[in-house]
Amino acid sequence: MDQSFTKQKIKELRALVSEGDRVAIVLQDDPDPDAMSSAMALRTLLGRNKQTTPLFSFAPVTRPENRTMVHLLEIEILPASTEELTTFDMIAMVDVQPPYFGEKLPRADIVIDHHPGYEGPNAPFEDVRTKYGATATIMTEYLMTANERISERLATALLYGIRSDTLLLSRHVTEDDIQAFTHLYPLANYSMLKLIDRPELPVSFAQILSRAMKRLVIQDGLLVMNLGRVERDDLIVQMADFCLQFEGVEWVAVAGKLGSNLVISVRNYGVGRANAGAAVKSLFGEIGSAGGHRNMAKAVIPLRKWRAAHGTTRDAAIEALLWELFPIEIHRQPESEEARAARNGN
Ligand SMILES: [Mn+2]
Repeated sequence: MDQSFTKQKIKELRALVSEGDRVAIVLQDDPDPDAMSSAMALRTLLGRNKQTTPLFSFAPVTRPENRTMVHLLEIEILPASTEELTTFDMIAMVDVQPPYFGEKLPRADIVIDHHPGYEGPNAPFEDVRTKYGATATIMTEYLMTANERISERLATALLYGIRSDTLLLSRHVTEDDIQAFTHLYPLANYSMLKLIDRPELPVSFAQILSRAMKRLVIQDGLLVMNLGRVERDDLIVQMADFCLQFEGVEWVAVAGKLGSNLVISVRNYGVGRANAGAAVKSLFGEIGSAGGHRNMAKAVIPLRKWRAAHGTTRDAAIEALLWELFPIEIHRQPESEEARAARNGN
């Protein structure tokens, strides 16, 4: 840990930001724990609060664990817009660099990150340490060097940030990451960390779960389930992950009504022709937003559009229709290289 370099950077940083400046901290889309905790640390380092230094992102947090972190640590992330960011005196970003945002970003003043592959500098203040496993490590070094008090909430966030970016200190980890981790360890709240790891389910979900489990059917490796109305988006996602664990299941499509939308979460094991993202795009791209990766994808369809396309939004009818649509789509998908090789015995 190079304290003299960090000391110099802190001086630079504090000289750049004037007392009355309104600072926006912009995070990558679907912010992760490293980004969120680093933003909290930057705010502390600058002696600011959420009124004078709000956090923004262009796309909200979606992963269940990350949403639990947001909820438990009361992290407020506002939806970003280029117009609104223009009204700020300073724009800072952590765990990401200006080229990521392209035209959407009006300006960049402060950049602290660990991602390689960007041509810099892109801002008057820049500290990019590509060897580090997490931006939260850089921020912990800043706080330690500045002798800032690290609250339990901040320590918990940073610890979780380092842990998740380095997969429990097993990937891209440096001596500095371990040093930061060790410093934060006694300051963090363990029951909170445990809760972030295992998101709580609302008790009312037990009823939905018991009804759904009774109807559980697997056909040709496919499991389709409509949960009906749910109170949270992540319940659909968690259910899809859970169902993928059953023996013989290769594809899962779990649907649920959330607000005025039908949300469909799709998972597969990525064998053969599987491409979850392509499947939801082809099935629902015209009546809703749909997309994702090979193994996980999601569609969000306004219920009124579903009704216009399929005549009804009754739960049983939705489930029946999904049972018709998915097998056709799965078999329609082009065969992958690996599957072809396996079939030909190469
Ligand atoms: Mn990171």
